Amino acid sequence: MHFTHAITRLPADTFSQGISTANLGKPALQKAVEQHEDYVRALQLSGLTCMVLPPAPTFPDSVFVEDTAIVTNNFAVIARPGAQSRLGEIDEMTTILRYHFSKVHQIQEPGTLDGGDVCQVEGHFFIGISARTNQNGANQLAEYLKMHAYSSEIVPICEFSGILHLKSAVNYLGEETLLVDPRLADHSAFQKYRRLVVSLEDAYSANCLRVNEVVLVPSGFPKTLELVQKAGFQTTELDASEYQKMDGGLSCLSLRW
Ligand code: CIR
Repeated sequence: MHFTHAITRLPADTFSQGISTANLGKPALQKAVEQHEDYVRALQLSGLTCMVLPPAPTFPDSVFVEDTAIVTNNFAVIARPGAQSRLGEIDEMTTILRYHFSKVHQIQEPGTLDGGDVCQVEGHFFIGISARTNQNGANQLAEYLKMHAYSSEIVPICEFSGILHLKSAVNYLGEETLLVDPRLADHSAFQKYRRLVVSLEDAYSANCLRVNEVVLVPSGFPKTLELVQKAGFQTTELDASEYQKMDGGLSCLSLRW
C-alpha cells in the first residue's frame, strides 16, 4: 500500500480532557505538539503531502483523526464515532474529505464505527467490534467495501479488556506480516499471515504504522523495535508518550491514502 496523502490535526489546549483509561497521568500540551511535529515530519519524509488541521478545542480527542473516517485510494467512508463526545468530529472532516474524494459514504445511525477499528491488509479489511464499533456500523462498512470490490471480516474484541480499538492490537506492516498483541495472535482471522507478536507488557507498541518504506515504532519499546527490524523492516522511532496517556497510538494521529 503506497500513500501519497495524510490528514492530521494538532492537539488542542483541551487535549488532557479527552477520554483516557491509561492511568499514565495528564499529557503535557507542549510536548504533545512537539511529538506531533516529529510525526508530521516523518510522514513528509516518507513522501506524503500532509495536511495539518488547526486544533479543535471543542473536541479534546480530535487529534486522533484516524477515528473519523476510513480512506482508500479512491473513496472515503465517514465514520460515526462510538463515544458521544467525539461524534461532532466528523462534521469538518466530512467537508474536507468531500473535497479530496469524489466518492464519500457515511456510516448512519444506529451504526457506530471508529476508524481505529479498521485494519486494511491489501484488498482485505478486518473490522473490530469494540466498545466503540457496533455490529450495525461494521455491517454498513462491509457493504461499502463490497461495493468497491474489497473483502472484509469482522473480529470481535470486546472480550479483551484494555484493547480500545482493533488497531490498538493488530497492525499490518506489509509483506503479509501483522504486528499483533499476544491476546489476538492465535485468532483464526490472522492465521494465514506471518505474525510478529509483541510482549504483553509492551502491548501499546502493537500500534506501529507502516508508511511507504518505513515502519514507525513508538520509542521506549526496544524489544518491539528489534522484532520489527529483525523481520526485515526499516524503522523510525517516534516518541508518542503524550498520546499514549490518552489511549492513542501512532496510527490514530493520521488518515492516510
Ligand atoms: C479515545 O478514547 O477516543 C481517545 N482518547 C483515543 C483514541 C485513539 N484512537 C485510535 O486508537 N484510533
